[in-house]
Amino acid sequence: MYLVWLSIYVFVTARPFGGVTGSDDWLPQRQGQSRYGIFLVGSNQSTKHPVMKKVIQSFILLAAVSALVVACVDDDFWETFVPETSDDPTQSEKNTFVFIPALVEATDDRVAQLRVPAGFQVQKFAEDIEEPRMIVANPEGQVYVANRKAGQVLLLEDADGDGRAERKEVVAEIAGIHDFTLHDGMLYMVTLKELYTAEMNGDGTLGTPTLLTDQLPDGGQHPNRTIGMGPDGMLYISVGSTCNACAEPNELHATLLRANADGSDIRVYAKGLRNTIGFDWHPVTEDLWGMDHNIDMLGDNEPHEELNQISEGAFYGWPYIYDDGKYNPHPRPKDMTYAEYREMTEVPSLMYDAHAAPMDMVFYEGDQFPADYQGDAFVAFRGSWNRSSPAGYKVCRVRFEEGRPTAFEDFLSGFLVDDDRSHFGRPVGLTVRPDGSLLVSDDTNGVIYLVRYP
Ligand SMILES: [Ca+2]
Ligand SMILES: [Ca+2]
Repeated sequence: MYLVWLSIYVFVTARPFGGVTGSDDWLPQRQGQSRYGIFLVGSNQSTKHPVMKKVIQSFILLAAVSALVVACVDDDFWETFVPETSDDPTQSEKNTFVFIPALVEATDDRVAQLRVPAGFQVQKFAEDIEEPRMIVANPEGQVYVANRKAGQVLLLEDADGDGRAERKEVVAEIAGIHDFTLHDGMLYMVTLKELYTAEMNGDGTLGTPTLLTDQLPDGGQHPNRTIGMGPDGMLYISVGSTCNACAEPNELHATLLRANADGSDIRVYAKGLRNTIGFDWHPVTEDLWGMDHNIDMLGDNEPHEELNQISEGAFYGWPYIYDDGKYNPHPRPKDMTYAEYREMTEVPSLMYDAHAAPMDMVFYEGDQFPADYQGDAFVAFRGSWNRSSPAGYKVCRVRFEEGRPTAFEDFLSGFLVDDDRSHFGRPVGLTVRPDGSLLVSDDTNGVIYLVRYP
């Protein structure tokens, strides 16, 4: 910004406008001192021609104003300027912060101040679970919880309908259990490297789990596998990157994989996805949408979390391209230029607050919430650690119009307390029960919340 203002200042104080230089040499003597080329046009000779001078003046004014407009649109534009190839050095300064709100208890008073839209109610459905991650409700309304720390699949049931699960029992013991999906009466379960399936009995208990594969890729920084059964009857498996930003040697990392329902024939479906934990299919269009969890250490406001429409064979930019086409200064691509990577990148359809940490994502197809929730989605944002003031720590509604996302809005918030210095919950898993109510897991205080209407 400073250089843009400086260039305009130099221009308007120069001789044609009664400026200070007193000669035809109104362009700065040291050409090339601007990093961005504003002073590089024209020459001292050509400015002696009055018509040519006017042309150059107009061009410079236009360039300066254009640059100002660009800079106003995005203050980080200049800071993220990175040379295309390694012929020029890259220098980019980023200020980055770590701020993790303190954990406090989920007391009744704190739960009572959670915020939901008018007409909705929120309460605890279950608590005292070590680390509830992803959750899924079966057609009977029984709820499976991946209690990862304990290596347990928990079954919760609210048979008397008071909104509290009076039944809580361990129905399987699987180390590292993280997510589920349902298909043909079977519960699919995923850990870091293994995929299991088990029959669901009428009372919610499970048959003996069968191992389908133990060949999923390693974890590294993102050991949070999630699965979903597509409308095509194929199994989709999210595999995050092993690092914050790096060239992955294993092509199965930073992808969404697709496999047969029996776990065979695992292939890359989409790539360049850093960590798309939450994904789901739009109930009408059957398009696949996912929330990508973006890079750390690029400052408070970059990069944004991304809502992508995920298509077979597509590339989503990580680790070189983020947001709507910005260059990540590190790592630098070796095989192609940034521009070539940007050209092949599918940019997000919608972006959300940097570092808000999207986790689960589900489309709403229930019939309990008001009709305009149909075909909208919910996203759980676990909350930031890599920005000076916290973002996330809430569940958002994503409005969809004619199959396309239009806006994020708060749906369940208020987990941040004490002027954002503390929190009492970090949303992770989401599931819609057969009655249309929404469950939200919190993996810090071990609570499952129920949101219902009215
Ligand atoms: Ca109950
Ligand atoms: Ca991307």
